[in-house]
Amino acid sequence: MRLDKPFLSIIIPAHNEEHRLPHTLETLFAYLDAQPYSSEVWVVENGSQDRTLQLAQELSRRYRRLYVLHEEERGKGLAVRRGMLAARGEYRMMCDADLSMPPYEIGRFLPPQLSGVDIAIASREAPGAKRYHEPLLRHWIGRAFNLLIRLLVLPQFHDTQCGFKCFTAAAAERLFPLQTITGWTFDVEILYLATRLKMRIQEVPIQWYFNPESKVHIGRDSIRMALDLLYIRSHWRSFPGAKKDFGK
Ligand SMILES: Nc1nc2c(ncn2[C@@H]2O[C@H](COP(=O)(O)OP(=O)(O)O)[C@@H](O)[C@H]2O)c(=O)[nH]1
Ligand SMILES: [Mg+2]
Repeated sequence: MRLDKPFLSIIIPAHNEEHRLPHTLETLFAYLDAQPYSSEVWVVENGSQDRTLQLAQELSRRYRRLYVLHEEERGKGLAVRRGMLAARGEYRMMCDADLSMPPYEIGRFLPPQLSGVDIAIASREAPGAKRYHEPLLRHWIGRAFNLLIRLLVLPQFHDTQCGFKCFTAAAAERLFPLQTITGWTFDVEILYLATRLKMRIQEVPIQWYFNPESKVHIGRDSIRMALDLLYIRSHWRSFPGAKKDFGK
């Protein structure tokens, strides 16, 4: 068992990522090694048909601070929850395996650059943010989904779906045990629970580079995601611990 607590844990959910993972880890460790704080990286793989798990395990022999977890069932939300609760860092940041946000942005989610918040979420919409190379159709589908999220669940956020979010250890340990959605919409549920718990959440504008190898299936996943929003809206009172946590 490990007893040390690093300053930062990075959690990478990985599903069929054998092509993108090696370069991502190389870039990420090059950045982290140059920082004054201690860090660790968790790759959480589930449901892959390729060699992602074996590759991550091989890479963990090269990178001393890389840890690998595996789940059978699919779901990005499932993987992030597992990593957030296994990690030991004072700050715990989820990062997509395509590293569509350059690692030099990571400092903007952490003290000394940002303090006094429980959750910092990367935003492609906040003033100062910039998207590169995103196809128009994909952009507008994303914006339509955000509109739905704002109408149904979270009126205050302009981008809840970017794959980079940083939690304090206390926020992560409070929120992730309450999470029930294991798929793409888990971010919305986590942010919804966080707002009900009156946590301080800040959108951080980032530079974001579109990566064409997306694992979202627009048709099938959009319907599931819209249904998840209705579920979050109508069922939050029955979340495990809701009575105790929300006093209702
Ligand atoms: N562990 C795990 N990761 C997943 C799953 N589905 C997607 N991901 C990861 O979620 C991240 C975002 O996926 P990506 O295809 O880049 O989605 P997009 O950028 O939203 O189009 C990547 O790190 C994926 O590997 C899953 O079922 N399990
Ligand atoms: Mg991506």
